[in-house]
Amino acid sequence: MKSGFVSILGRPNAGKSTLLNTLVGSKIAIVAAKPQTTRQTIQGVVTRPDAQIVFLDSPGIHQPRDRLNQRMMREVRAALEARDLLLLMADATVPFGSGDERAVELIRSARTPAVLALNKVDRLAKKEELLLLIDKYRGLFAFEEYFPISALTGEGVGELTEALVARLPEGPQYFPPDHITDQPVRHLAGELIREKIIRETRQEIPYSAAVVVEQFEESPRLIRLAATIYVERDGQKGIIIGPKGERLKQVGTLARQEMEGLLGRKVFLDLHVKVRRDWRDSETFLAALDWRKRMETHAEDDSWPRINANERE
Ligand SMILES: Nc1nc2c(ncn2[C@@H]2O[C@H](COP(=O)(O)OP(=O)(O)OP(=O)(O)O)[C@@H](O)[C@H]2O)c(=O)[nH]1
Ligand SMILES: [Mg+2]
Repeated sequence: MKSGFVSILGRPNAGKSTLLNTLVGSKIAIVAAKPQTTRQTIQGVVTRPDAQIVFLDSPGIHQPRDRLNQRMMREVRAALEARDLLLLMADATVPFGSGDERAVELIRSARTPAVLALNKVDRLAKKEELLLLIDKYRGLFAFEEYFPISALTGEGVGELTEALVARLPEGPQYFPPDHITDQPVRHLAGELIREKIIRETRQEIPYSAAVVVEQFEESPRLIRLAATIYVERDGQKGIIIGPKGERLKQVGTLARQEMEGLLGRKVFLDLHVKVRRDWRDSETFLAALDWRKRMETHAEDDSWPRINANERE
C-alpha cells in the first residue's frame, strides 16, 4: 500500500478545485470562473486497493491586500508543510507572468518534491505552446514531472494520478474508504450558496459575500437549513436581493437543487442577507467563518456532521 499527502497549489482560477472534484469523483469544492473562490483548504481523499492519496485543495496564490487575503495566504503556506508531494497547477491558456514566478518561488521554498500540471489543455488551440511553457517552468525549478491535463474533462488526470502514486512512500490507509473529505456537510452547504452568489453577481460582490449557516437539521428524508449572506455595504445588499427579490431567489433555488442532488434528500433553505461593514478586515468575523475552528467548538454537536461517500447520489 502506498499512501501520502499531496497539496494542490497554484494561482487563483488555475482549476485546483475542479481537479479535486474530478479526482474524488464528487463535488466537494466549489468552482467559479472568478479568482479567489476557495478561501480555506479542503481535504479530498482518493482510495484505491493499492493506494490512498490525501489531497489538499488550497486558496489561489496571490498578493494579500486585506485580512481575508492574509488568512488565505496563511492557508497556502500551511499547505506547503509536512507534505509528501506538491502539485503546482497552472492555467496553460494564459501567458506566464510574475504571479506564476511567485508561485514557483513558494514551491521552491518548501523543499518538497513537486510535480507540475498544466491545466485547461482542452481549450488550448496550439499544443506547441505547451512545450514552450514547460521549458519556461523547467528553467525556474526542477519539477519531478510535467503533465498537460484537463481537470474539467479528465484528460491526463489518470496519468497524473499514477505518477503521484508512484512517488508516494509505502504507508497505511489513513482513512476508511468512505471518507472523502474532512469538510462537514454544513460547511459545504454554505459554500454552495456562496458559489451561486459568485456566479450570479458581478464586480466586487463575489468578493464581498460570506455565508454563515445558522441552522442545520438533518432527518432521513429532509435537511432544513437557514443561512445568512453577509455583504460589506448597504448597496450590495440590494444587489444580492435583486429586483423583487429575484436574484436571492435564484441563488437559493440553484443552491437548493444542487444540495438535493448531492445529499439525496429534500432541502428546505431559508436565506437572509445582512450587512457587516468591511468584514474582510474583521478578525473576529473571519475567525467565526473558519470551519475548522467551529468544528472544534462543536465537536460533540450533531449539527456538524461530516460528509461521507455514502451520501453521494
Ligand atoms: N476549459 C477548462 N476550464 C477549466 C478547467 N479546469 C478548471 N476550469 C475552469 O476554470 C475556472 C476556475 O476553476 P476553479 O477550479 O474554481 O479554480 P481554482 O484554482 O480552484 O480557483 P481559486 O479557488 O479561485 O484559487 C472555472 O470556471 C472552471 O470551470 C479545464 O481543465 N478546462
Ligand atoms: Mg478553488
